[in-house]
Amino acid sequence: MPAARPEVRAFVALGANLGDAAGTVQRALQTLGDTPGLRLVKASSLYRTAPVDATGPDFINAVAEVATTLTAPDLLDALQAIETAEGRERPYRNAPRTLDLDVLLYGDARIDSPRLTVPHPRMHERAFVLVPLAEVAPARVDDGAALAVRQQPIERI
Ligand code: A4P
Ligand code: MG
Repeated sequence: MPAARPEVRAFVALGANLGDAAGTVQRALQTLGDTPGLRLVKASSLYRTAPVDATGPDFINAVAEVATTLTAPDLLDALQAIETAEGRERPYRNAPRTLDLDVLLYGDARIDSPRLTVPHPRMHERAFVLVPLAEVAPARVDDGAALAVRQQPIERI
C-alpha cells in the first residue's frame, strides 16, 4: 500500500453574491469539511463586503483553514466541484457568482502553473480576503498589507 500523504495546511477563500449568499457560504464550509481528504480546521466569521473590480450586489466572504492530504491541483478540483454543485456559471470574468472558492495558500508552496497560482496573486490587495484570514491565522497576514486595505468596506455579520 502506498504511504499516506502528509497533511498540508491550506487556506480557502469563499465568496458569493448571488441568491442566498450567506446560506451558500455556510453550506460550502460544511461541504468542505465533508470532502474526502479534507478536514475543516477553522472557519472565519462571515463578512459583508463591497464588490472589488466586480459588479453586482455586495458579497458574502469568509476564509477556511483546512488540513488536506490532497495535492494542490486535486484541492482545486474539489473546490471547483463544490462551486459547480452550487450552480456556479462563468459568463465573464468577475461576473456575479453563486459561489467562488479560491486557494489562497497551500502550506508554504509557491505554484505557478496554467491552472493554479499560489499564493493567490491578488490576496494581498483585498480586505475581503485579509480580514477573514487574519481572524483564522493572524501570522499569515502581513501588517503592511492589512494597513493598505483598511479603507475597503467590510462588515462582520
Ligand atoms: N486559478 C488560478 N489560481 C487559482 C487559485 N489560487 N485558486 C484559476 C482558484 N483558482 C485559481 O477562476 C478562473 C481560473 O483561475 C480557474 O479556472 C483556475 O484554474 P474562476 O473562479 O473561474 O473565475 P473568477 O472568480 O472570475 O476569477 P478569479 O481569478 O477567481 O477572480 P478573483 O480575482 O479572485 O476575483 N469582491 C468582493 N467583495 N468579494 C469577492 O469575493 N471576488 C472577485 C473575484 C472579485 N471581486 C470580489 C470578490
Ligand atoms: Mg475563483
